[in-house]
Amino acid sequence: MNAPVLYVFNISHYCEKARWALDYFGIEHEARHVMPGAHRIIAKKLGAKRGSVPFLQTDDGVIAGSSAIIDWCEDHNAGKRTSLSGADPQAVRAIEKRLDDVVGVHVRRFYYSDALINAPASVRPIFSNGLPILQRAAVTLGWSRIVPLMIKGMDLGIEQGLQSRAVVEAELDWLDGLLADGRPYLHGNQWTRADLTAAALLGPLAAPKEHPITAKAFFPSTVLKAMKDWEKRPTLQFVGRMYATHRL
Ligand SMILES: N[C@@H](CCC(=O)N[C@@H](CS)C(=O)NCC(=O)O)C(=O)O
Repeated sequence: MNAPVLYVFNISHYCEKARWALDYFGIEHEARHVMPGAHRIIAKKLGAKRGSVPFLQTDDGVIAGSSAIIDWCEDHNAGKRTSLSGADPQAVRAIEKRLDDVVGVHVRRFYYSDALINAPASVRPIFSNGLPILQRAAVTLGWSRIVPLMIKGMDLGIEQGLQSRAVVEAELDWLDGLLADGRPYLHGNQWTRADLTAAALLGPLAAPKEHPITAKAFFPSTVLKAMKDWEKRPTLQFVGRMYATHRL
């Protein structure tokens, strides 16, 4: 088998989820950083159904989306690691789906609604780290054109940032509720894909030292304030614990 290639944006928390799954399953792979814009062209060329990163180029074809990548890892479990499906795969997947559809989207919109509007220059290095030299130059030169596209594409703004903060807070209430009985994981007593997803998608709000990107990332003031307000919440403590014990 040729080593699969994982196409990523350096900063993306969905990419961190896929990267973590590949690492967990002991699947050797190349993480290939792409610049925004180029990702769609590559995805189309490879025949991906969706243009978003992450997507994984494999001998079996292209696997698009972090959840499908975890499925693929389960089928190619090189390290013979314990499955991440859990004792009740349907319930575990339902938690993962809600995290993907709500938490992931609103953590990102909350972050960018401040960072890309008030301090776009601070975001650029996080995007360009790891890019091949020509793409890095293209991001530097084209950044002033990329930023408005991202603002429009993700519907960013002051009001939108506040809305997304409120959505994230409501989702933290839900997750804190799950953890309230003292369970070690979100579902059952076993580490599952729901836990990996929660940790990866909320990782930017906890910035644990084991996180490959956020440990060195730029945080705008509204996000720093939320991190401070929420740091004692069981879910954010849980994210820190997941990184400390499972992101090896
Ligand atoms: N549900 C998808 C979400 C992926 C996603 O939203 N990726 C973003 C980066 S965080 C992206 O590629 N945005 C640009 C685009 O969609 O073209 C997954 O889990 O992989």
